[in-house]
Amino acid sequence: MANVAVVGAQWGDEGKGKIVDWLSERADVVVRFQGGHNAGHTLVIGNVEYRLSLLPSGVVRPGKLSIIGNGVVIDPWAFFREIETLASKGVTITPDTLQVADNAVLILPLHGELDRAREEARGAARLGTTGRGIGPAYEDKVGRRALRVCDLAEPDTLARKVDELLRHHNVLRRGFGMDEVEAESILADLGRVSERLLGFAKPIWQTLDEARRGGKRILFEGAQAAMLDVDHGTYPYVTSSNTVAGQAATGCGLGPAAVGTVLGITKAYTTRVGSGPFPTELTDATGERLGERGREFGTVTGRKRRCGWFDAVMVRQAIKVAGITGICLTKLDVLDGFTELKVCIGYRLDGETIDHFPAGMAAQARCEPIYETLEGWQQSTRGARSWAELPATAVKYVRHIEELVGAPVQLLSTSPEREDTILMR
Ligand code: 2SA
Ligand code: MG
Repeated sequence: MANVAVVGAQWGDEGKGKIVDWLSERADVVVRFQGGHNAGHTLVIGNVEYRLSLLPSGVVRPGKLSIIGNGVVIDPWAFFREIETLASKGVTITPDTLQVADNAVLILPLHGELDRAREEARGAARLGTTGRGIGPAYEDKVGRRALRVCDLAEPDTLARKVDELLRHHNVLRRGFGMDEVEAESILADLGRVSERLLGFAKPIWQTLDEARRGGKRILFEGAQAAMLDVDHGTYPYVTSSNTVAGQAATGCGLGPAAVGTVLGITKAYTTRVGSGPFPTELTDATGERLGERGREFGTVTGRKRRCGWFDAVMVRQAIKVAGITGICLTKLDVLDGFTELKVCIGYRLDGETIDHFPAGMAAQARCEPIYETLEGWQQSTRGARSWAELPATAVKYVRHIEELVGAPVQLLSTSPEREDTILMR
């Protein structure tokens, strides 16, 4: 197996966790390369459910090395909370099984506070962030004032950097009517976690370079999705990192040639959490039905997801910008029992028909979906483990999607159970 990157091809929650887990069996190293604890991956192994948000999915599999890359923003407290939750389920995580990039950026409590204050100030125009401080932490990174994991090993550097950071943040905080933060309180908070976190810190680019030269198979685990990418997504209703496969290289210090094949995960319909354009959204009983059948609630925040028909135009665009070479279609069973299914094959914008999603915010909001209607199926596809177990109309739906989005369906996932996965080719 070549190295594989797994990325979302819609707005997240496509079921990446299960597929990453499925693929991790064949991998030696599992790497997260962007995002933070805003991600939410649910893994079901046997009858135990694991919910991960910051840690790579490889941590639940014995014998795998998991890596949190430099492209990730790390909340040390969330990091240890997750490690402890897993420990209570019998999963032991040590610096031998998990490495954290020493040059990764830290999320501090003030980032979450700023994220939530901004959202509140935006009112109805809010972006619908997870409130975890992701955006503000990335802002500090590109603003060159962020604290990084390695700073914890240098008390003088750390103190100086905290002062600089607070000169910036306290101005913002005053603007939002929040209390100023004292350097001592940040240093004290960090003091309680720094030694333990430093125990996991490594120049992970070196670990990965060695792994690569040693013929080890690397799995790059994406979080969020192409349409939430800060460049290619529905800006400003996006997350603050690049989520596409190009980031898999930058986010851990490997070159693009290391990435290999790119698997895009997509649901057989569409969901989105948070605000922003969603041309195929259904606010009627059909949308409710998709949400109920698909149990569409966020793993991290428990938010109800918006639901709609499959948007082939959006996924086709995601495939191009994210470098997706094959797709994995998930949750086909949610469509069981519908008489008719709709698929978006173009948009109507100001009287014209267009074949892509435009960049402008107002133009995006005006796009109306052009649908094609397909016949549904009444049989259950849940838990199917071979192509032959699927009704002919379901096969037709999958084949049609493949044609519309311009990439082969390589995997079909028919339930959250890892074994319920059909390898197509
Ligand atoms: P943020 O917090 O700055 O990254 O939010 C910006 C936008 O990105 C969206 N976003 C997500 N969308 C889907 N799933 C995400 N993760 C959790 C999950 C979500 C949850 O996988 O279940 O539990 O609610 C995720 N993370 C960020 C977010 O909705 C904003 O639109
Ligand atoms: Mg999720």
